[in-house]
Amino acid sequence: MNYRLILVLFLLSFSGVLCKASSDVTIIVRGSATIAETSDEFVCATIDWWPPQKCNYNQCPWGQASVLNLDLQHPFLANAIKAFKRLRIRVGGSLQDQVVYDVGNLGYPCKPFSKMAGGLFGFSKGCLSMERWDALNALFQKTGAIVTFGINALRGRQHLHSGIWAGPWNSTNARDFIKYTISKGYPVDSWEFGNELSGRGIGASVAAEQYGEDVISLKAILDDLYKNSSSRPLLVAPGGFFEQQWYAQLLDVSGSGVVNAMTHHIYNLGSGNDRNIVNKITDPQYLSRVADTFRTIQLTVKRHGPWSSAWVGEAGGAYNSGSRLVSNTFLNSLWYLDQLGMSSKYDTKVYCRQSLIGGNYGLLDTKTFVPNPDYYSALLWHQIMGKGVLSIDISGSPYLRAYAHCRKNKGGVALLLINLSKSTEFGVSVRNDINVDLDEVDTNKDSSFVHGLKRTVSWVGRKASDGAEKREEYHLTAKGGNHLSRTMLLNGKILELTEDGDIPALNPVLVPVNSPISVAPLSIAFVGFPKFEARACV
Ligand SMILES: *[C@@H]1O[C@H](CO)[C@@H](O)[C@H](O)[C@H]1NC(C)=O
Ligand SMILES: *[C@@H]1O[C@H](CO)[C@@H](O)[C@H](O)[C@H]1NC(C)=O
Ligand SMILES: CC(=O)N[C@H]1CO[C@H](CO)[C@@H](O)[C@@H]1O
Repeated sequence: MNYRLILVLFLLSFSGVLCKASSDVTIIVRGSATIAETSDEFVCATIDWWPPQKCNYNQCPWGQASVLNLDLQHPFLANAIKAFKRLRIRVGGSLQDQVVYDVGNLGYPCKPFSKMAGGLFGFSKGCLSMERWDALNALFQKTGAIVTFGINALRGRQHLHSGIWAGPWNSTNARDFIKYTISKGYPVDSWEFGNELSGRGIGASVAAEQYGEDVISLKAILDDLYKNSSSRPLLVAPGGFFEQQWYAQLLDVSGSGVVNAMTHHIYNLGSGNDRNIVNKITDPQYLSRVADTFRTIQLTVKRHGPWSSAWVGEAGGAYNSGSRLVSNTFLNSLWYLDQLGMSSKYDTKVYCRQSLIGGNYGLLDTKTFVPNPDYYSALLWHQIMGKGVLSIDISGSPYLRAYAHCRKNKGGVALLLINLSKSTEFGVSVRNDINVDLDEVDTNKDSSFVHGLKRTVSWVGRKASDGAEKREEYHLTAKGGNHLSRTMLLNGKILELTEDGDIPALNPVLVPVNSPISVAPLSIAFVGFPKFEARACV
């Protein structure tokens, strides 16, 4: 049977009447085919190199959260990573292009970063010892992390003037480091080349043509060093801000099969001390602006490098270490989950949150290692939203954001609903029509869509529901109704570590599938429809 499946949600404001078109929001989910697919490790978080002396706005929020000094033995850290089963961790950040690896006759002592006037970002070079690299890998292996490691792409180049760097990359130190990594059997999933050197660059920039030559060299090094290995790591680049011409040129110059993923960074909420961040996060038009970036990079990859794909390699919301008042609060989850939804619609395969720990935007608190609200939001997404992205049609209030995916590993459909509205609560009733064929709707006047709906109002699949069918709901709200609270509730219960320091189980409430859903003001709901028959999701 070749039917199409459509899930229809009517979203009503409380005062609204069912048929009053002005107050209704309707969502139609098309379950017949996916429009995009994420990777298995879509949710990703970063560990950065910033030392304790990194300060913004008279605050130094990095503490001991650097690759070089993070407490790798902290039980909360391991538990938080393990809870994902496979969390992708991207090691990288601004100082990555000043890192030297203490392997193969460095010729000088291996020291961490220190403040240095005139240094890139105000810091000296810093050194990663192999003891530290061993310890990091012990954590990664113990917790099942999938590692993306960003290597220094400035090595050997000359600073010409005003941030422009030229000359070929010197690969010697990186090659020795990768060789050491292989000799130890550390399974790095992907090697990323450089950080924010693309386009106009942030601290430094390199021309796309030169960069293209250099990723070809790196590819040759990987092919050589991994030739006896059963696995091949991915090569990803350039880890910068998306500029269409530069990205296209990198793909053109490097050529087929060289760059496996084009990484780019998102900081669309502005600077960490921006007073307007709360308004930006609750403004649907503002949130949607960055969709252009996702759309254009998807198109660029399709046209210039169909062998590649787009990843968000780093996204912190607000730049310069995040916002002290917002980035670690419930409100930030509205931005964060909306980003996960929006980016996956445009076929983004991986989305790395800046940061796992460190700065104001850590998923974990930098001092206590206790999860912030976004940690739980990330974990819920990871547990509920599958790889397949379904298209939806939505009409009505722009303050309701909605995303649909296949339900993770279980069949059925999962929705993410975000109400950006501060005041109005929605009633949501769910309708499902399994037998409406979209092509028919377009071409055949007899089987009108509305007619189809009326016929099958109480069905959840091909079989009529006896009323016992359940859906799963996960409602996320802020403690005490304070959206700037650092405590989040799941279905009315505070999310906090167990007495043993473990991540709590994230359980849904089960609700009869045909009853109305309500999404409280400024809140988030994941809704799973286990029995929902979507052809794309079996
Ligand atoms: C690259 O750097 C190494 C030291 O790490 C040096 O011995 C070598 O001469 C350099 N290669 C080039 C081409 O400059
Ligand atoms: C691969 O294996 C061959 C034969 O055992 C060996 O000679 C070569 O050095 C190895 N290459 C690397 C990069 O380890
Ligand atoms: C303030 C605001 O716009 N709130 C919205 C929350 O969602 C409902 C349903 O669309 C809207 O009617 C409200 O306007």
